[in-house]
Amino acid sequence: MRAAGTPALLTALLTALVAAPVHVNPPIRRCAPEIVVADPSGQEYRSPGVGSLYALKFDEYGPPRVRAALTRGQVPVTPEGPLARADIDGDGCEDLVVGSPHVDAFRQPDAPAIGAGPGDDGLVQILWGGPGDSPGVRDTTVLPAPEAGRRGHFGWSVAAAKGLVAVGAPHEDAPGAADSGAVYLFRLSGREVRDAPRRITQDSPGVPGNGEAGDAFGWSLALADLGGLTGVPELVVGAPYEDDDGAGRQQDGQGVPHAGAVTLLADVTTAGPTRGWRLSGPSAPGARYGYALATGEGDGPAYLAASAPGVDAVNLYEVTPDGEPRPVLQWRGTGAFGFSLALGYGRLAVGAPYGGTAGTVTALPLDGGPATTLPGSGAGDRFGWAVAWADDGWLLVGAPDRGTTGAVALVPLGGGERIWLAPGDGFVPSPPSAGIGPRFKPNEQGVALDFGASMG
Ligand SMILES: [Ca+2]
Ligand SMILES: [Ca+2]
Ligand SMILES: [Ca+2]
Repeated sequence: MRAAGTPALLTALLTALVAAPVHVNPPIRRCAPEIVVADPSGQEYRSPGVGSLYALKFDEYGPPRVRAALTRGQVPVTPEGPLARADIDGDGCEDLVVGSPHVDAFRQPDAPAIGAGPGDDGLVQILWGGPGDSPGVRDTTVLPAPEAGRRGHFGWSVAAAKGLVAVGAPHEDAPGAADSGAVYLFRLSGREVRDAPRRITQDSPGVPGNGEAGDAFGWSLALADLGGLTGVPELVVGAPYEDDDGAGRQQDGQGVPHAGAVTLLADVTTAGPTRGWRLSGPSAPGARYGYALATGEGDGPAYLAASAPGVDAVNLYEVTPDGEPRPVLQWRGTGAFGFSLALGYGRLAVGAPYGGTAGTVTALPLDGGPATTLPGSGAGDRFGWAVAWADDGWLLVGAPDRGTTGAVALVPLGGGERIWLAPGDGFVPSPPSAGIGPRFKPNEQGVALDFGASMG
């Protein structure tokens, strides 16, 4: 584990405080990129299979004119959404958490750095935000899978809050329960990991349900202060391959296969017994409830959304001050409705990448008002595979099968023209050659394949 950059940051802050006169409108601190887009299948020249991560910045005025940069080439990711952002160290700058579930961490024999190679243990990186145009490039903390050899795809999902990082390992085995899954909760002080992570499964005390073969507990995650103690986050965990079998431990061949389940654990860092709720979705075969999750904190009630894309349903819950989730709305759609979710600006964005010929996204007001449907525009684009809200009410929609590279649409929710972004479009760079510096020949460029498969 490594924590770096604090002295430089402090120096920069102190210099700014001493040198700058007092402004009514201080300049914006560019702590972190506004958008991060991942291409899990991106290939660097001579280094295939590592994935690519792109940082995109909005200009300050008018419609977004995105300045794109490839900040890190060697960050593998999967399409399920292993990106999270929060100010983890509390320095006022957002930090980025990136899961790489198909990579094993290893210590270089003659260097302090942690390397990585193909594997199924997984690793997670925290890219620390800071002032400057390329945050997180130099200051990184690596969280390797806590136990090597478990092949649990640690980093399949990630979530973050101040002083806290949660990591899902949905294919981790327990005795007699292969792929039952687990979640690891890391506590941090500043940029230092405080202690060994807490391992949470459906067999942990206070967690509802039982760890059974194939549940995939930890497939999706959210961390947000939804209720209970103020300032202490709740942990939400999806287990979309859970079989609905009523109470008790599942017997082979019983129950509704892959109905899925969502677990909410209140005030997850407090001492004492865990308070947990199990949220059941539509009890139908293959509903896969908990495939995607979204949370929203605000001045009013806190919201939790969970999807069952196998039956095209999304449930919305309000969380009471006690921390108990209360269902308020259910929406239905078509085309794997709920494959992706994002909460923001009083709306829930719901991706349905198999809706119509191109895929669709629906923006649903949380007060139950009329929906806005945004159809994709190219057959087979998988528009809506990933969704995210950006500044000023712009919605980002990933279409990873658009063209040869995949693309992301910036959609103005108030109406207006979409802006498409794709690697190599003259604006977003192509993935570079691995390890031969910034100057490379055109035939040494990497390949973009699924740009937009996940965003944060
Ligand atoms: Ca920070
Ligand atoms: Ca279970
Ligand atoms: Ca709380």
